[in-house]
Amino acid sequence: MITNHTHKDSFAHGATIPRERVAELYRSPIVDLIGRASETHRRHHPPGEVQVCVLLSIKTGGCPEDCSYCPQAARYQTPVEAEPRLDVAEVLAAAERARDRGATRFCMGAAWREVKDGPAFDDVLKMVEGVKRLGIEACCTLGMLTDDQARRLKNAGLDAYNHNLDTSADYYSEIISTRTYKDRLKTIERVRNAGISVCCGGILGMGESEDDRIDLLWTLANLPEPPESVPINALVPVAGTPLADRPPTSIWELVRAIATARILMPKAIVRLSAGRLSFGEAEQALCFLAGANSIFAGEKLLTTPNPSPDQDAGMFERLGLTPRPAANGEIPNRSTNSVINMS
Ligand code: SAM
Ligand code: DTB
Ligand code: SF4
Repeated sequence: MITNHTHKDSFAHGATIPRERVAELYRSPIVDLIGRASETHRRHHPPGEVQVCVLLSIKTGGCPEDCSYCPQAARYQTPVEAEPRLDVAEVLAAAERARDRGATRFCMGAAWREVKDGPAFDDVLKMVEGVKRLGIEACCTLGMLTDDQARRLKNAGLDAYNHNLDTSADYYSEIISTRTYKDRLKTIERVRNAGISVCCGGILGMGESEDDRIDLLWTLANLPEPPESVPINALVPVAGTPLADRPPTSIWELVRAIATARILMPKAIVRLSAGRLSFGEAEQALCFLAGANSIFAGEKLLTTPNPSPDQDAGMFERLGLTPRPAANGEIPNRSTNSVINMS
C-alpha cells in the first residue's frame, strides 16, 4: 500500500493509512511522537485553545447492554441506580447553566441500546432544538440509530453524534457481547450520511493489548471520512462492573494514543475525555502538548466524577489555555462561576 503523504507529518485525506505506519508512529520514542504531534497540532489548530464540553445524562441506568466498563448496564450491581428520563425543561436549564459557565458544546447521553421512535425520541429532538437556540453546539449519544432517526436529529439542528468504537475489532467481543463492531460502524455510517458530524473514539485501560490500541486508531483514521471529533477515554473503573479491578491506565499509553490520533487525524478535535481525575495537571498538560484540544468540564461526566470547575479553572490559568469558540463563532461566557473561570 502507498502512504500518499501531503506532508511528512500528516496524511492526505482519503488515502489509506497502512497499519504498519500507525504502529510505527504509536511505538516511536515518546519525545519524537509528542514533537510530531505538537507540530501537526500547531499547523491545524490554534495552540492552547481547548474546546469545553459539558455532558448530561438524560436517561441514566437500566441499560440492557453488557458493556463491561459501564456502570449503567442493568445487569451489573453498581452504585448507579436507574432513574426516570429527564424532561425537556430540566435538560435545557442544565444546558443554559453550562453555556453560562463557558461550555460551547452540550452533549446529552442516554443509557439506551438504540433509539426507539416515540415520545422519548420526540423529546430528544426538542432538547436538541432548545440547545441550538442557546447558541452552542448540540451533541447526543443515544446508542444505535436508523437512517430516519439520524435525518430527524439533523433536521432538529444536531451538530454531532457520539458513537464510540471503544476498542479494536478483535478485542470488542471481550468487552461487549450484545452488539457487534459492525453494528457500531453501521450507526456511524448513518450519522455521516445524515450530514451530522461524527464523534467517535475509544477507551484505554480495559486490558487490551498495544496492538488493539493501534488497531482502534488505524480503524478510526481509515473510516470513509475521519471523525471530526475523537474522544480518548481512560477507563473509569466502577465497582460492580467486570472491569472494576483493572489497574490504572498508564499516562504513556494515553499520550501515545492522543499523539497518534492527532497525527493521523490532523483536523479532528481530540478529546481528553473520561479518566482525567486519575491524572495530575502535568500529565494533562502532556496530553495537550500531544494534541488533545477538548475536555469534558463539570463535576460529573455521565455518572462518574470529573475534576471540579475550580480545578479546571486553575489548570486553564496555570497552563495558559483558552476556551475554543463554538462552531458558530460564539465565544464562551465568562461569568464568575465559570466552568473555566478565568476571572
Ligand atoms: N448508550 C450509548 C452508547 O453506548 O453508545 C451512549 C452512552 S455510553 C455511556 C457513551 C460512551 O461512554 C461509551 O461508548 C464509552 O466509550 C464511554 N464510557 C462508558 N463508561 C465508561 C467508563 N467507565 N470509563 C470510560 N468510558 C466510559
Ligand atoms: C465519550 O467518549 N466519553 C463520554 C461521552 N463520550 C459520552 C462518556 C464518558 C462516560 C464515563 C462514565 C460515566 O460517567 O458514566
Ligand atoms: Fe448501555 Fe451505552 Fe453503557 Fe453500553 S455504554 S451499557 S450501551 S449505556
